[in-house]
Amino acid sequence: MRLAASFVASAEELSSCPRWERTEVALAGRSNVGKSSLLNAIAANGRLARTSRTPGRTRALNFFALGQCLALVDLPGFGYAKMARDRAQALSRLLSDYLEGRANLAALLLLVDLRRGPERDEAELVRLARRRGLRLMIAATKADKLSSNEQRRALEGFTVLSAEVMPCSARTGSGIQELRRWILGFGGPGISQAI
Ligand SMILES: Nc1nc2c(ncn2[C@@H]2O[C@H](COP(=O)(O)OP(=O)(O)OP(=O)(O)O)[C@@H](O)[C@H]2O)c(=O)[nH]1
Ligand SMILES: [Mg+2]
Repeated sequence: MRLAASFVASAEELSSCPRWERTEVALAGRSNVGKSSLLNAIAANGRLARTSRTPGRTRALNFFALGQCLALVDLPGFGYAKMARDRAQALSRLLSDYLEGRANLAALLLLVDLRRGPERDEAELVRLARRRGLRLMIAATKADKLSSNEQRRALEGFTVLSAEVMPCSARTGSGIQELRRWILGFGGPGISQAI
């Protein structure tokens, strides 16, 4: 399945986000966790969002229209130690402004490296999502790097979040179809015909 997804805008502050009626599903997570790669896998378009081996690649909110009434938002990663302090603070402010204040935002796809598991930052985002009443899904990324036994063990570390977890891999495509379905669930009736 290929989704009609297209890049619309990049925003460095909340006031420059698109003014539209679309329901937004945001991808958040630590720098280098695989947000841009997952977005491309979900849209089945390898060149939609820019990915990089260097952490800190995505430095703005990037909006992608999906079908008639949805949008995916690729968020800047947090926790990149080598970024200049004022730059990191500005990004962290942008991220929390968006997550706390964006009216279009309905759902958060929180990415956590399956090998690393959730830490304090992720637990905080889960709390924020619950406080705001956002729908939440945890994508446990880079599952291809673990055997299925290792995956099972690693997933035990995710239970602290008390949220639905989907192990996935942008590389092999595992879990992608499930995440796609979850996202399309926010598009209202008729979404599958519209895209
Ligand atoms: N093995 C494996 N590598 C992956 C996977 N997804 C992403 N990567 C790699 O992880 C690195 C970071 O991927 P990105 O998608 O750019 O990560 P990001 O979270 O958008 O990073 P920032 O924009 O810096 O926050 C790249 O080298 C990707 O090739 C995956 O499913 N499996
Ligand atoms: Mg990125």
